Amino acid sequence: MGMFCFQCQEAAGCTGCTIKGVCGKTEDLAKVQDLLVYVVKGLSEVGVKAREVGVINKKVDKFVTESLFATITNANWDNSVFITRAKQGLELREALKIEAKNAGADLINLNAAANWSPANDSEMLAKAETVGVLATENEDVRSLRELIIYGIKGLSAYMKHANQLGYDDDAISGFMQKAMSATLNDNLSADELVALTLEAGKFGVDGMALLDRANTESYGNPEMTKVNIGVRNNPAILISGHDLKDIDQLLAQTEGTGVDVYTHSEMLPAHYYPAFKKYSHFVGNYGNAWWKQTEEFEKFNGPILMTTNCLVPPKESYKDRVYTTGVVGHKDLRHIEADENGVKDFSQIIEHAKRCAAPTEIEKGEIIGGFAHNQVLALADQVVEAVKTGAIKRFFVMAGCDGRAKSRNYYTEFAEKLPKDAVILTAGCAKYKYNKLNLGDINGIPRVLDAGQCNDSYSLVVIALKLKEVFGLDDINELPISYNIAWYEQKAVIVLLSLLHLGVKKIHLGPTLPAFLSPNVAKVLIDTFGIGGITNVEDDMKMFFEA
Ligand code: SF4
Ligand code: SF3
Repeated sequence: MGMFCFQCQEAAGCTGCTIKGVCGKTEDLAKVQDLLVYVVKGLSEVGVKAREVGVINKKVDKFVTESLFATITNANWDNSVFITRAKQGLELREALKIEAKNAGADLINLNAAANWSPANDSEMLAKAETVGVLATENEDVRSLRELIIYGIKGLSAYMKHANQLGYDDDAISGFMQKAMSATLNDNLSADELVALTLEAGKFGVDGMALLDRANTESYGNPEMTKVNIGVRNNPAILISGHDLKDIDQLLAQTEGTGVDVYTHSEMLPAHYYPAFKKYSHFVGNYGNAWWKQTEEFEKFNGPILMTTNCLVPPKESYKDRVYTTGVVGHKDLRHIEADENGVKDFSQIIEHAKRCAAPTEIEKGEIIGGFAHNQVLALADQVVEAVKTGAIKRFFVMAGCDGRAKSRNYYTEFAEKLPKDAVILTAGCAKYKYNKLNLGDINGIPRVLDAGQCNDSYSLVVIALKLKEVFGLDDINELPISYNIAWYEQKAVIVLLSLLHLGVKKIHLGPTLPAFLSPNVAKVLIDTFGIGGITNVEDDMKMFFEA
């Protein structure tokens, strides 16, 4: 039997990858990832029972969060990591059962996933063949279960970043396990699964708010910032992914070594934080979104540190220069672990950089960003005035992900063709489709307001809620805001569910609708929330302005 995966926007033929992932995922890797998700479901069921009797095991919570994060698209390519984790999950599950039983938990009638114990590795691998997405036969139930699981995977990523900075929320961990466990329950109706999907959106908002608090209390509020996109003549390290704690440690350890630091893709917003601006060796952003890494890592010349997704399987030409940390991994790359206090020693990357040439310049100039909620609210008077006078007629939320599909050029064209009185609100790596276009400003307000990483979509929500309050509106949908969102991986799924939970209607998703939405589930989303896809720039522009 082959593999089956349809969790990202690149799913082959808009249906699912069955022989090899378009992302590069092999059949073996797909199966061990399926296995780990299955183990997490069983562990989560025991976790729910344990919570019912007041037992909260933080090791279990951390394990669930990190394991799901590791299965996100383009996060971890190392089969052995998933096998080791599956074994750890089974051990944790049995230990938790004892703890829960001692506290009076009723562990009778658990699902098979919570009781299954393989005798050896081959039994484990045999199980992997039978527990993938297609194990759920009913197409609509499968669709809703996977929609929930992908949302929880996205949320797990944001929770991991918050946890790194010492922030946690027991209610979110509890919900993540409740939701994973619910995907084992054959008695739940479609309506109950839809309700759970929307509840995931509520916890998505809470998770992004928690991470926002973790980031801003640790590193200050993002500020309007001009980021250099050219290079200097020193050897350098390129850091990518989403983990701010990693860049914090890297900047501190590289200070005074003669080695510069540049950001790539989703790490660009690190430049907006006051805590990182103080470093004179924090030079700028190199390159574009994740999918350009195969070409840009080659030209960078120095070592690269991947802190999270998106890691593309590395090319021979530069793979000896790529390091991974956290949940990201690949068998051919060196991995840096944290010590028991969360401290990471990056000295081997720094020494590596010293042996390398300075980066090859690929562009010059600067980009502007840092428009998270605090900065935009500081400009609120100006923004409100511009809306009242008609200088700004409409906002377009174009947050989300970038990707290699040619059809995504739609977003560049859309940004270029927007009327000059429209402002783009963005977050996530989707911005690389238009953040170097020089779209100008409206009375000093740039026409592309970049809030930061994909999780900073939370900021866009805060801004929208503030505008609703200022204009005295009852409904967020009465604002002159349209949503034309690009998605790729599972973090975008939790952002979408969060927006739905907040009552945002008529969100357009592209470049294609998720393959994991069955026709009936898609219909529910269309009928209830007015969700739609995209067509071509001209027709969509008309549709948005007539809506
Ligand atoms: Fe295919 Fe996306 Fe799954 Fe990769 S993550 S195998 S591209 S659906
Ligand atoms: Fe990009 Fe992977 Fe989604 Fe954080 S780095 S947004 S795709």
